[in-house]
Amino acid sequence: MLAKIMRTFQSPDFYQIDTLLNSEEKLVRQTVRDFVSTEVMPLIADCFMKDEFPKSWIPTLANLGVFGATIQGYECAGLNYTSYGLIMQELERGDSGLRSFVSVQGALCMYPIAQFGTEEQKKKYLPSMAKGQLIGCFGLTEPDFGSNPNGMLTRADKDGDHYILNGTKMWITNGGISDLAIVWAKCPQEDNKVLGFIVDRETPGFNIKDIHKKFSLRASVTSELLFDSCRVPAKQKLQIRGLKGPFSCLNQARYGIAWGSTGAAMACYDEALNYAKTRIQFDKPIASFQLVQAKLVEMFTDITKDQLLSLQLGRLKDQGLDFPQQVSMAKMNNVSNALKIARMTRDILGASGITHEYQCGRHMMNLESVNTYEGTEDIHRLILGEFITGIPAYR
Ligand code: TGC
Ligand code: FAD
Repeated sequence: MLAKIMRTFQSPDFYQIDTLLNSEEKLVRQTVRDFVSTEVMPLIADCFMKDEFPKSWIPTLANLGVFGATIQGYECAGLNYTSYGLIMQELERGDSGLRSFVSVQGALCMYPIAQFGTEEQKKKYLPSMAKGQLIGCFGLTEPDFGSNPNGMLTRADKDGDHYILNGTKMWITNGGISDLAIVWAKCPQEDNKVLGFIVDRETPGFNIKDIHKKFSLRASVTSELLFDSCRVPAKQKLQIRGLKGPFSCLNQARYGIAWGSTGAAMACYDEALNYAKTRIQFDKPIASFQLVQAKLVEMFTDITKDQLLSLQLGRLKDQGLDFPQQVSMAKMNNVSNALKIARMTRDILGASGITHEYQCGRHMMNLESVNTYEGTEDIHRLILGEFITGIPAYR
């Protein structure tokens, strides 16, 4: 079984994107690719089947500098956004759950602390998070408010030098293995504006319940966060008011997903091509049939276009020229293509595609979640619809 999965991964690069990367970017990509090939691939199918995230990977990931990789200072790697994107691509080539773990730690937890935290908060949390000694989760979604977080019911009531949190956050990645949560809640005493808090796990009134029986992202912990009169010191509040706080974190994470999903697509395409060249039906490799070639060409073309979209977005981000709707397009397009490519691979592999002997079934199930979280495909379509028409069509 492992022999099939461990076969050296061939990365498609039809438009010679390597010529557009500098030596540091290529080194970062190779280092993470090697980690995924040697440490992740031999274990990931079992982790998925056992519904478990292997915490043993955390120290190695920290040594690779992937947590909060774009943050300057505070013992973070200070890489550019293209390198960060390549990290996400390589991690998700292994599994979307692994990329999720790193996305949440960096883009959704370290980023808001770096961007909106006090100096005291940055010093307290960022170096330990970069080393993987503290793990974070991000609580925005609620049982009744997913696509529309503005409706959130979680409240932060001001009480002297504390805020009292009450409410429930749902579908929270890393929840059960986290040491702290970035929690977004409305404050009735501050015009009902959304405020953000760093809530330490041991804070009384804060409880976490893991969600099981998932068919997707099984090698990732997903949890419910429960706040029952949870008293959080005011010094744990982030220096930002309004939904632009959590939404600016989403821009970061969605950017990483755009790259990451292409990693999963590349893994599937590699598997489909190899299988098609070696699987004999009607006395010929199935790769010799026109219908199979058409599928492979569609995958190959989509991957090439998705790589170019992500790279240009990364270059814009590195120059500070990007805007959120560009990120929406990349997230929407690349995840949708990756999901299609995973499904096509599953089809090309026939019955073999439904087993864990191959990767495509796992990627396909994972990508169903990736298409939903961080804004569903249709929410990004509406964000772009608003951008080009000027008319918001959410309500
Ligand atoms: P709207 O009125 O448009 O905006 C409210 C305020 O936010 C500002 N804003 C942004 N700021 C930065 N970046 C963005 N992308 C922003 N989008 C909006 C906006 O300027 C405004 O600021 P101000 O100063 O005027 O107050 O907000 P709305 O309530 O109408 O929302 C529109 C909509 C639908 C686009 C938004 O609600 C949305 O994006 N919904 C999707 C929700 C979502 O993506 N949730 C993700 C949860 S986290 C997650 O899934 C993690 S998965 C983790 C893993 O990888 O495992
Ligand atoms: P809903 O909002 O109920 O949407 C259901 C359907 O209705 C979708 O097809 C949607 O596109 C459609 N729809 C909704 N509104 C409109 C509209 N106006 N027009 C047209 N169609 C519409 N959240 C966090 O805060 N932190 C996390 O760490 C996190 N991790 C997650 C991990 C996993 C594995 C999953 C599955 C989810 C995670 N989420 C997390 C939650 C995720 O962000 C939400 O699931 C997502 O935002 C969608 O919300 P929902 O599931 O409530 O779907």
